Amino acid sequence: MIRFNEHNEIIREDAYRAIVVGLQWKEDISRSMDELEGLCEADGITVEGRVEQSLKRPDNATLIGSGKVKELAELCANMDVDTVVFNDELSGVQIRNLEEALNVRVIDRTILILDIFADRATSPEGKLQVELAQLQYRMPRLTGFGKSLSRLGGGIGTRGPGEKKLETDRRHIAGRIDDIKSELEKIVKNRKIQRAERERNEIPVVALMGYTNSGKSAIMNALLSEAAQLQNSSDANKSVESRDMLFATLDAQHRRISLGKGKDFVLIDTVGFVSGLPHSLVEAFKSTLEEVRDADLLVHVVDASYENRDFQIEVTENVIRQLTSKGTPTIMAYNKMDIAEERPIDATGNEAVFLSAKTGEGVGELSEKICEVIFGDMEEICVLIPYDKGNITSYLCENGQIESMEYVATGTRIKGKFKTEDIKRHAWKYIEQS
Ligand SMILES: Nc1nc2c(ncn2[C@@H]2O[C@H](COP(=O)(O)OP(=O)(O)OP(=O)(O)O)[C@@H](O)[C@H]2O)c(=O)[nH]1
Ligand SMILES: [Mg+2]
Repeated sequence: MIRFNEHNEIIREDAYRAIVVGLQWKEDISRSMDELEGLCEADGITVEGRVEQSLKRPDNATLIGSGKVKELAELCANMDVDTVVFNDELSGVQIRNLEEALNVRVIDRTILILDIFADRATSPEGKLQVELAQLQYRMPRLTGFGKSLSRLGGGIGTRGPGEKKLETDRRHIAGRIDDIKSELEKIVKNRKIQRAERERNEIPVVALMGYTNSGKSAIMNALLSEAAQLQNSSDANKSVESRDMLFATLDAQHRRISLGKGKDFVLIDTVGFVSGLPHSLVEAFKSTLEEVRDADLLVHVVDASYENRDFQIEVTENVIRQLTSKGTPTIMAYNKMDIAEERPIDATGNEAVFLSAKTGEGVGELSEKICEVIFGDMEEICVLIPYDKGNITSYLCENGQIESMEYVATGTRIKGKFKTEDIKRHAWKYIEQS
């Protein structure tokens, strides 16, 4: 659970007991309330109760109605909870009013998600991104934060020193935001250099995307072990962490997968999504997910065993739309078929594969589909091009995936993957038998 010390650094405290509260005013909130409980659990908060209220529109001062606030205050006292978690994002004023009325710590879904991310971030970039998202969330709410997030305590909103302090705080945070942004820019620049390198080598990039806990990391591991079997190697140390918890993966993980015959690609395992993912977080993670934007193929992983998977597909597609501008080819990977009650009907219009990362069933089909999309009709050959045919050598270098090049007495020996059409047109005469 999150708190800030006087230097605006995050400090954590353990063991909270909470009531979750949801306002029913637009679409049905039962699923997102279940998810909110899951998020609490992921953050180490014990959920003791759930309260929902239907209102035509949220109350500006307290989100829920004043009668409900009174009821909730009694409930908090009787159940001896120390935290109330709201499903909707609260304004600074709402947080302050609710904390006063309920006499407990009040947080919302956004701060909860940010807190889980803060806990899970391990890379310097991940940590900076989460801090940026937290500060951006906090900035407009400085006046509101009471028990949970402000160090101003009773001084909030009162004239005099409190206000001065607030101004200092604001300046301090704004300064930190600028610092983080420029640090992130440096990291991004660095990564761009690495990416340019990869692009030069023309290794296609495939990104796993999907709802949190759908099995992206498990699929990455299944593809890695399939590749290891094909290559007769034991690449177990390349595997990534796959766990039954929300946001197990935070920092994007890259692995090179070799399926033989020059069919190499880079697979990226990314952070999972959840409904109501804070906008500031999506923004902050855009640079990490930049590679997703430029990926050659997206594999959208869906938990086929979850009955409300369509909702999760929609949430994921929304985030993908925010991240990618062009229509990157997508394969739908319906995972966990070993525990799914039925075979889902795909309504996205993309290619679909049904598999189980756990049993391995369908993993081969997924890797075949991936290859079909990214390699199309490419073939691996070895050619020996005479030195007077330099134009063919340069054409192949520009249009193929070169694995090795060697200068021998009679010409340039090139091993690589080329489009069947290119081979037919330019290189068939020079193919060497392997
Ligand atoms: N039964 C079954 N369980 C699976 C399968 N694939 C993954 N799981 C389980 O689902 C849970 C989540 O798997 P992960 O691979 O961590 O999911 P993820 O999409 O990477 O999740 P985040 O990184 O948290 O977003 C783990 O407990 C896996 O063991 C599957 O095919 N069948
Ligand atoms: Mg994962």
